[in-house]
Amino acid sequence: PQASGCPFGGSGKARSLLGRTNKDWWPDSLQLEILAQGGKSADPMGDDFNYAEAFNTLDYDALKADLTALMTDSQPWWPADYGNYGPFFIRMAWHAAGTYRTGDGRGGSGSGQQRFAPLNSWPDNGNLDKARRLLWPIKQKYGKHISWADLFILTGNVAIESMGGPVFGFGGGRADVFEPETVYWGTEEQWVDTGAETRIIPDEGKALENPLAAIQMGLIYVNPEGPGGVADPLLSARDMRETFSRMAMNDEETVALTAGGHAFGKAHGAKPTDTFGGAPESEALALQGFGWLTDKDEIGKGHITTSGIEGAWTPNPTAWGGDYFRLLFKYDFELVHSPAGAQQWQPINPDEADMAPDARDPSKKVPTMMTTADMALKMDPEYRKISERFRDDQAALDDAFARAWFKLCHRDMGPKTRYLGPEVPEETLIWMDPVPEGSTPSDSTVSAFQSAILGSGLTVSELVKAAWASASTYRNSDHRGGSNGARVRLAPQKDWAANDPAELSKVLAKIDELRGDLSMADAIIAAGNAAVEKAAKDAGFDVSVPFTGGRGDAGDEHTDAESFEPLEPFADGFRNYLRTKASVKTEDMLIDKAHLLGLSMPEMTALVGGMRALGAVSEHADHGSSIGVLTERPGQLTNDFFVNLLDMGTEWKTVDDSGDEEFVGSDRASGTEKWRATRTDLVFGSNSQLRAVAEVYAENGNEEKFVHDFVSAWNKVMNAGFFK
Ligand code: HEB
Repeated sequence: PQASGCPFGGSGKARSLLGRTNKDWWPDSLQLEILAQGGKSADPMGDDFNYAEAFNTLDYDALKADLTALMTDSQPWWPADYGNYGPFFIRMAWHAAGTYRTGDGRGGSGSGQQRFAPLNSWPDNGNLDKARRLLWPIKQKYGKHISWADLFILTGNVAIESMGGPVFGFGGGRADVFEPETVYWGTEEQWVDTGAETRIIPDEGKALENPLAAIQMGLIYVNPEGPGGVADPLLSARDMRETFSRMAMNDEETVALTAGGHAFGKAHGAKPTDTFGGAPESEALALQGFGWLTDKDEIGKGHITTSGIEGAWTPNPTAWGGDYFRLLFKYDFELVHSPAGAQQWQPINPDEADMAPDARDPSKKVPTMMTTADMALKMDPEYRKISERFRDDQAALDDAFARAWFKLCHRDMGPKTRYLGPEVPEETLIWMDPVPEGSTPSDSTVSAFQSAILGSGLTVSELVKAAWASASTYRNSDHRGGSNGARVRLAPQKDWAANDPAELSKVLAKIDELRGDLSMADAIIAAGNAAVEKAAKDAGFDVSVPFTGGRGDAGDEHTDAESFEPLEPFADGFRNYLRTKASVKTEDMLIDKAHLLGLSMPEMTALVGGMRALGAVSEHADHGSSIGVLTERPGQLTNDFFVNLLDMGTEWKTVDDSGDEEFVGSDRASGTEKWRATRTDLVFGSNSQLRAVAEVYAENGNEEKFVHDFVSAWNKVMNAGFFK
C-alpha cells in the first residue's frame, strides 16, 4: 500500500490534530493539566537540573552489575520464566523504542513515555507494568543519575549481553519528562483486542495513514496472529514491511530484529484472556498502577496470559544462538490454537531435543511455536532469502541484529554528540545524519561576510527565507534536521517546493561566493541574521541578532537522502506554504510545526508576524510572495501584520474556489481589495487565544517588544539542532 508523503494525509477523512486522546480513553481520570496551567511545569527536577551532568557522574559499571544481577533475581510476585527476566526486559526495551515513527519523529524511547497513558495501557504493552516495577529498586538506588528512559534501553542491552547476545553499544542522554506527550496515535475508538479494524486493507483502498507506524491502535507494529486476526504469513509480511519501514527499518533489519528478539523468551497465553482485569490506567487504586491482573496462584504456576499466544520460539529461550532460524526451516508448521485461544504455528513432529523447557519446570518439555508474523520470515520470498542467509551465517546475524537493535534504540536521539557514557560506539552510522565538525569563526570573519552579503543585491526576504529553509527542518521529536550540515543545499531538500528551489539556489550560490572561511551552514544563518538586523534597522530599531558559529558542512556521502524525505514540510505556516489541502486544518499544521520546533505560543506568533513583515513567504501560484504580507513596507521588521490583521476597517471574505484556504480583505467602506491572506494568517485574528497574543504585538508601545521577541524566537530556530 502506498501512503501519501504527508504526515496528515492518507485516509482522506478529516481529523483533528491529536486524534483520540487520553481524555477520550479515560474520561474519569484525574485532571492534572489544570496544575500545569500558567506555564507551570509538571517536572519536579526544576529548570536547573541538567540530566547530562547527572548521567556523567553515574557509576555506570555498578549499575550494569546490578542490572545483570536483577536478571536472575526472581520475585515471587512475578516470577521469572526460566528464572531469567532477560527476555521480558528485551520486550520492554523494544516496546519503548518501537513507537518511534519517521513521519514526524515522535514516539520512541527518548523521554520515558512508557510510564504514562496511553502507552502504559496499550494491549501490546501488556504486563510491562511488571517489568518496570521490577526495575524500581534500581531506579531508586541510582536516582537522578539514570532516567527511566535510559534505564529501559540500558536494561534491554544488559539483558541481551547477559544471555550471550551481541550488542553494538549504548548511548545515554534520554531525559525523562513527567507528563504524557500529546502524540497522534490514531482515531480508532476501540482497542486492538476489542474489535478495532486493521489499518491496511488494500481491497477497500485503505492504506496506513501517515505518520502512524502500527497496523492498529495499541500495537507496536503488527498483529502477531496476522492482519485482522487472519493467520496469513504473506499478508503479515506485507504489514511488517510497511510498518517497519515507517520506523526506518529495511527488510534485513526487520528480519534480524524479529528473529534476534525471538531467540529469547516466550509468549504468554496459558489461560483464556477473560480471566483478566483492565489495563493499568483504569485499574483500582489499591493496585497501585498495576493492570492486567492475574490470580496469585496462577502466577505461581506460570499461568500468565499476555498476548494469548503460548510458548517459546526455541529450545534455549535464555541463550543467544541460531535456533530460531534452524527450527523455522527444519520443520513444517501447522496452525493450532493456544490455551487462550490465539492462533499460532506449531512444528510438526519435533525432535525431543527441539522442544522447549517449561517456563516453571525445566524437567518438562513443551512444543515451541511461531507466530504468523514469524512465519512471514519464512514464507515471504524476500524475507526468506535473508532468513536463509542468517540461518547459514551466524556471524552475519550477530552483526545485523546488534546494529539493528542499536539503531532501534537510538534512532530518535539525534546527532551523536548527544550520546553519553562509556559505551558509545566509535563507528558513526549514516542514520545519525553525521556532520563533519565545524570550526568556530572569529567575530570579524562573520561581520565582514555579513556586510558583503547585505551589499550583494540579495533581498531581506531572500536571505531570511534561505536561513529559514535551512534551520526549520529541525524536529524536537527525534532531533533531526536543522541548520547544522547545511543539508539545505543537498538532495532532497534543495528541491523541496516549500524552499522555492530556483530562488534558493541563486541565494546559496551568492552566499558560497562570499563566505570566505565560513562554513556554508554558518554562512546561511549569518546571512539570515544580517537580513533580520537590517530589516529591524530600516524599521528604526537597533538590535543585534546573536550568532553562534561552528556548524559543519555535510556532503552527499554523509547523507541518506531518502531518510530526509519525511522532513519535507507539507505545510509551513511560517512561510505561508501549503502543498495541497490535507486531512487536518492548515492552521493545525502550523501548531504541529511550532511544536516540533520547540516554540511557545508567543514565539510562534512573533515569528509568523515577523516573517510576513519581512516578506519571507513562499511563492504562491497566484500571488507571488505577497500572500499574508499585510504591510505597505515589506522587508522592514514591523508589527504591521498584527496591526493590519486586527484593523476593523478591513472585512475578510473567503475566495470562492480556494476551498476555504484563501481570503481577501477589503476596505469595509469602499470595498476596495487591500490584502490577500490564508487560514494561517487569519487564525491569529479568529482564534481567541492567538488573538490575545496578536493584540499584545499590535499594541502601541509594544513595537520594540515585538522586535525583541521576534529576534529571540528567530535565534532559537536558527540554533535548533545545533548541538555543540
Ligand atoms: Fe516480539 C514476545 C510479537 C518483534 C522481542 N513478541 C513477543 C510476543 C509476541 C510478539 C506476541 C509474546 C508476548 C507475550 O508475553 O505474550 N514481536 C512480535 C511481533 C513482532 C515482534 C508481531 C513484529 C514482527 N519482538 C520483536 C522484536 C523484538 C522482539 C523486533 C526485539 C528485537 N518479543 C521479543 C521478546 C519477547 C517477545 C524478547 C519475549 C518476552 C518474554 O519472554 O517475556
